[in-house]
Amino acid sequence: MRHRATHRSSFASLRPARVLALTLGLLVLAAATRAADRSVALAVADHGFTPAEIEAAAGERLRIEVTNHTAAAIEFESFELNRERVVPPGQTVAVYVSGLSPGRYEFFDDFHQERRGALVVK
Ligand SMILES: [Cu+2]
Repeated sequence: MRHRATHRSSFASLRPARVLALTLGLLVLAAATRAADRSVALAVADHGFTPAEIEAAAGERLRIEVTNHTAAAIEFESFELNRERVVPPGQTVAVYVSGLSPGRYEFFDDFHQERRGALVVK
C-alpha cells in the first residue's frame, strides 16, 4: 500500500515531464518529417520531360527520380542546380536537391538538348 501510494505520487510528479517529453518527441518527429525527402517522378521520353515543370517549396529537400523511357542514354543536366547525371535507357537515377531559394532552375537532357524542363521553387 505504501509502495503504491509512493508510486502514484511519483507518477503524478512525472506526468508533466512525460507530457513534455512526448511533446518534444512529436516536435522532433515533425521536424524530421519536414526535413525528409519528397520524391518526384520525372519521366524522360522522346518528346521531352514529364512533367516539364516541377514545383517545390523554398528550402525543401527533393529527390527527383529521373526515369529514362527512351532507347538511348540521357543526361539530366542543370547549370543552375549544378547537377549532371547520366541515365541509361530504362533506368532511374535519383537527383537530390535541397535548400533552394525561390526561382526558376532550368534543366535539360545534355545528350538531346531540345528536351528541357524547369524546377520552379516558390
Ligand atoms: Cu553534361
